Amino acid sequence: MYKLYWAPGTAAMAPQAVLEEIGVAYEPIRLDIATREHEQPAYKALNPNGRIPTLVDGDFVLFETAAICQYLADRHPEAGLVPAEHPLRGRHYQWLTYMTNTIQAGFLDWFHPDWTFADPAQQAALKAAAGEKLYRNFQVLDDGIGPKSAGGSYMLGSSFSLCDIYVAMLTRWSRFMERPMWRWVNIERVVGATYTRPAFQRMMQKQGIAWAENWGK
Ligand SMILES: N[C@@H](CCC(=O)N[C@@H](CS)C(=O)NCC(=O)O)C(=O)O
Repeated sequence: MYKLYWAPGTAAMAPQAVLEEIGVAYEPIRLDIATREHEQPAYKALNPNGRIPTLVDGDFVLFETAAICQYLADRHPEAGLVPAEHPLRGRHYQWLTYMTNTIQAGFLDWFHPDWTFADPAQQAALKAAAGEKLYRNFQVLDDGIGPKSAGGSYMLGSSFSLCDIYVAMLTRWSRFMERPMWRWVNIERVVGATYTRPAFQRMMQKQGIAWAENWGK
């Protein structure tokens, strides 16, 4: 059985929603961020970065959120969470990579400028720059998704994929920003179709979290 190391509202949202979409049994193992459990040797033996989430599949241990999501989708192709054929599969790779190494990385700077700088003035400058860069990234994503007439309800068109789960997770994180991601209409459409799915709702219920209270505002 899979084991997923998680904490509420973190990047563990995406793999847990993927597991719920697949419908496979898994054991969620909660980490206590307040006591820095993810920085303890026992967890760092699994994930040397001390970051959340980590997936354990038998003897195989995997970290990095996007890799975990992709691995699960590959292990369960019947769930259809990744397009089977190119060029759509290539488009999936493009957006998943963009979301994890550009947007998610930007969020880490925005939420945690203290991970880069000790000086409060430098932290404020990094947070401001990260926020402006994120807005430009949201625009690129929104333009890439395009209007509904170009393809359907989801990021890759009419078929749901794990990219939709990923963008919904990022969008929930953006609720603290002055311009949350739903201000971009194509992102809002895709995320609205995703966070209401039963699997995403089950993930939130199991994590004890709610959707963004300021959604749509
Ligand atoms: N690139 C990593 C980043 C993971 C990451 O930074 N997770 C955050 C939670 S969203 C974390 O572990 N935070 C620990 C902390 O806040 O101390 C991934 O995608 O798995």
